[in-house]
Amino acid sequence: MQRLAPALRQDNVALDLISLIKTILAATKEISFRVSQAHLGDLMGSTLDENIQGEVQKKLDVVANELFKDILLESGFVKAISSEEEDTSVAGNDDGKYIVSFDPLDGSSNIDINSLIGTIFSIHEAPKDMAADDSDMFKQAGHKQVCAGYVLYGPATMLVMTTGSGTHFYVLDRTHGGYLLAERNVQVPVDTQEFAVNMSNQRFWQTPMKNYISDLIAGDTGPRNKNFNMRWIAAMVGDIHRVLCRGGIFTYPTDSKNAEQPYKLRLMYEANPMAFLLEQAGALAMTSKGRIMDIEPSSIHQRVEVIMGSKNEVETCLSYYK
Ligand code: FBP
Repeated sequence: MQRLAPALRQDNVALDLISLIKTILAATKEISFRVSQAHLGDLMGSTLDENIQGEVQKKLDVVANELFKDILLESGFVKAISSEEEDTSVAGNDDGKYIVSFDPLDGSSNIDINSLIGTIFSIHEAPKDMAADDSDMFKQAGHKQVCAGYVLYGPATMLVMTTGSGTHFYVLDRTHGGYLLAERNVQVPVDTQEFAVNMSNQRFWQTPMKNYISDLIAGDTGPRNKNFNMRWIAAMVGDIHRVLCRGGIFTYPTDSKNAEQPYKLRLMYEANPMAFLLEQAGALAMTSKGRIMDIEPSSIHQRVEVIMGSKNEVETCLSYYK
């Protein structure tokens, strides 16, 4: 199996971007180890602190964030970072060529039940004419990403990544401690009979989404004339990984549960990187109003509606909004 660096060189990835990617992956190996040992140390449960999203931080959230932040800022490759666990962006090396947005541990509610969690990252080029402490650097649309990926901490630790030349799967080989290429150019089936949504929010959805999901549940007794199965891992990394492996539609729709916050998932370090991976695998990543990677960001913790997955199924879902 091919090692990471030659696989990236095969995709003509710039050497300094390869160095940054290796730096990111060094942090994920450490996080993978800490996650696997968490029950043995005092790393389970929550801290007493809340992040800027108003979420109580898990101890592992904080550990993963500090690990990731320190390794990136020490590397010299990044001009600044922004994280789900940091209120604002954090300045790095003024001459750093890249900026990195990341969710150090996605699926935090799964930590205490030993279920799937992961790290999500998105890399953009750093504007030369802006200071390292200017967080406006991050206001770049998703289609300007030069690399995006996630590491899934499951039975195997898997890296799924794109640099714009297809989406590839890698597996962490614990014997030599490196990621090996497992599958190149993953393609998502255009049709599916599997959907993922938090059904408990159904009464708060907009009518088009209520109708779309009702028709899925009606199965072959309804207008879709085929049965659909439902899955919900409650960690975006896990649900999107399933879609990349065998197709499906994943949605976190607009809801009226909290009028101040109609969306759940974050654009910069959840929706955009997943959108880049999915589009590179022949799938779609949309809101009910358009392509996620065309959204011009207004803030680093901005939230968006998400409808992603198998091309034909996403188009069918969007037809309910017409
Ligand atoms: P964080 O855990 O990083 O805050 O991410 C949010 C998230 O856990 C997603 O991974 C997941 O898709 C969603 O929230 C689950 O939401 P819910 O709690 O409504 O099922």
